[in-house]
Amino acid sequence: MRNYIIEDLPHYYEQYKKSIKNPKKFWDGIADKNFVWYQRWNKVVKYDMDKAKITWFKNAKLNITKNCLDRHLSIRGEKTAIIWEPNDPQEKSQHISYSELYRRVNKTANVLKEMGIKKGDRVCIYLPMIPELAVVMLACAKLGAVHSVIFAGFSAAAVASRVNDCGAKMMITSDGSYRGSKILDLKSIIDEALEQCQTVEHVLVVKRTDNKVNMQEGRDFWMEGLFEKTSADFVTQIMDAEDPLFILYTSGSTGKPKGMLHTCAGYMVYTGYTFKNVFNYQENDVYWCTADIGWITGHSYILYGPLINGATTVIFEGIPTYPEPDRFWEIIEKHKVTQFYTAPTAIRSLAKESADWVDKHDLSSLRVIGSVGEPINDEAWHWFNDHVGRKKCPIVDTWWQTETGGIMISPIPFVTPTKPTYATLPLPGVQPVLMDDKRNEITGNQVTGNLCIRFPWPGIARTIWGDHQRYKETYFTAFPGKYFTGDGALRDEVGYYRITGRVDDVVIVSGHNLGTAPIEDSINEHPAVAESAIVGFPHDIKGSALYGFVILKESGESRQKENLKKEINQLISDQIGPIAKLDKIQFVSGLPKTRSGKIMRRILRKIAEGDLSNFGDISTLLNPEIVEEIKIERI
Ligand code: 6R9
Repeated sequence: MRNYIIEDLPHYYEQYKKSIKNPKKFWDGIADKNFVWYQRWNKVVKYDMDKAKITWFKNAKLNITKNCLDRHLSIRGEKTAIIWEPNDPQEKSQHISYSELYRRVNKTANVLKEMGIKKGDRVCIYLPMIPELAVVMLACAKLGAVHSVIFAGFSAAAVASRVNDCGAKMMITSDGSYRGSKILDLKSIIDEALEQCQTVEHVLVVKRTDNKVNMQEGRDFWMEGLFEKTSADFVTQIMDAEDPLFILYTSGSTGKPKGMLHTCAGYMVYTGYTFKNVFNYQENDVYWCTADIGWITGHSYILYGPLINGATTVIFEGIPTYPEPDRFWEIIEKHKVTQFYTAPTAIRSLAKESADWVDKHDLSSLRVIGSVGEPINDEAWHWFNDHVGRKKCPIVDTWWQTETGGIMISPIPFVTPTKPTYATLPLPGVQPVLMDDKRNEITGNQVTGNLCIRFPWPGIARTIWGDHQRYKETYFTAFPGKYFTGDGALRDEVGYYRITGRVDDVVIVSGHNLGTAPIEDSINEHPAVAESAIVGFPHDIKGSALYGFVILKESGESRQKENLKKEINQLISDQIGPIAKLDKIQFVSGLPKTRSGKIMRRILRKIAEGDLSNFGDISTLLNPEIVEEIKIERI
C-alpha cells in the first residue's frame, strides 16, 4: 500500500481526517497506486442512500486475479502463497507458490469453461478447507463467474435453498471432508440437496478422502481427471468495476437466505487496503486466519486480502482440539506464524483447557493477534493477551460484517493503543454515527446508540441477490440516509467504539435498557462458569425479565446449583446493579450456535418465552441436538 501505511497515531488522525474531508481523493489515491487495472475509472463513487444504489470506480476494467496472482509472478513467483495444514498432523503440509497457484487457477478456469461456465454464471462451492477451495474461487473470478461458497457443514436443505436462490449452474464439492476424527460425506449431502434444484447442470468432485461416492452419469465429473487434461494458459476475463464477484449468504438469519452481493473493484480495493494496515503485514510474514473460507472472514482475510498483498496465508483444514487442544499453538510454532486472527468463541473454548497446552509452545514468532465475529469479553481478551500474545502482541479487535466486505472499526497495531473489549477507532474512510431510537444522531462522547455508517466505503455489499427491495429495507430505511448495521455501540471518552452486541439483544427490564452482553461478561467471570447467554422473556410486572442459560466448567458441575445461582446473581448485582439480576437460570451443557460461532438467541428467546414450537430452520446450527435438551430442561 504505497503511501497508505498508517505509521503512528498522529498519522492515523491525519489520514482519517483526509479520508472524511475528501473520500473521493482518498480512495482514488489508494486505488490508483496499489492495483493493476486494464482501464481507469471515470467516477470514484456515486451513491444514493435512499435508493440504496452505490457504485465505486465506475467504468474501471480489471480482474481481481491479476492483482492476486499475475502481478506477483515476476517479483515473488517462488514465494509461498498458501501454506496448507491438513486435519491430521501426520499428513504433510503443503507449500504452494504464487506461480504454482497461478498454474492451478488457469487449469481450473479452463475446466470450468469447458463445462460451459461463462461470465456471470453462478457456481456454488461446497468444499472442505483444502487448497482446491481457494483455487476454484480464484478460477471463477478469473473467468468472471460468480462464486457462492456454502459452508461445508450446512445441511442438504440449507444448500438447496442457497443454490435455488442464486440459480447456480454448477456445484463443486468433494468426496468427503476430514474434521477431527470424523469423515463427513459431502457428496451425498450434495446429491440430496440437488434433488430439489433444477439449475445445476454439472457437479465437479474433488478427491480428498477416497470415500466411495455415487457419480451420476453425465452430471458428475472428477475434477482431477479434467484438470490433468486442460491447458495451463487461460485468457483472463476483463471485468467491469461493478460486475458481481461473489454472493455470500449471511449466517443465522431467519426465513429466506440473504445473498449479499459483492462486486469486483470496490471489494478488491477495500480488502487489500484493510489487510495491509490492520495486520501490519510485512513481506516475509506468515499470516493465519482460522476462519472457514465459507464465511466472509475467510473470503476477505484468508483469500483475497492476503493474496492482493502478496502474502503467505495459512489454510487449516482441521479443528482447534484435534488431536489435542493445542493444535492451534502447535501450528503457530510449526509455521512461525506472525499474525494470528481468530474468534472469541474459539478463544473461550481453548481458555477452558489447562493453560499448559498453550504455555508449553514457542509462540515467539507472533507479532499481531486478532479477534472477529462477536464482542470479545474481558476475560477472553485478557486470556488471549496473556497466554497467546504474551503481553507483547497488540490485539486487533476487528468489527465488521458480511455486508461491509472488510474490517471497519479496529485498532491499527503499533499505532492505536488497545483497550480490552474495544474495537477502538474507525479505519480511514469509515464514518460511524450513533443514532437514538427516534432517529436523532447522538453526538459527543460517553454515549451509546444504534451504530450506523454515514458514507459508503468501497467494500459495502451492493445488494441482496435478486431482492434489492429487501436490501434497501434491511439496511437503509431504519435510519434514512445511513447504513444501519444492526449493532449497538458505545463511544467512550476518547472516541473509542465498543460494540455492545446486536441491538435486538437489548432487554428492557422495568424501564431500564439492559444489554445482554455486559451481563454475560459479568456472569462469565464467575470461576465456575464457562459461557452464558441471556435473553429477555415477558414478565407481568417488569415488562421483561432476564433468563440466563449457563454452561458450567467441569469444576463447577459438582457444586450446589442453588448456591451457584445465588452467587451468579450477586456478581451481576455487584457489577451492573440489582436491576440486571436474572429471574431464571438454567444450567445447560451447550448453547445453540451458528457455524460461525454465534449464539442463536432467537431460539433461546423462544424457549425462555415458553414458545416451544416452530423454531424455524435449525439445520444450519453447529449443534442442533442441543435445542431439544434445553427445551426439555426448561424452567
Ligand atoms: C465479520 C463477521 C457480523 C456481526 C456484527 C456483530 C458481530 C463481528 C465483531 C462483532 C463485536 C467484533 N461482530 N465482529 N461484534 N466485536 N469485533 O463476523 O461477519 O458473520 O456477517 O457477522 O458479528 O454483531 O454485526 P458476520
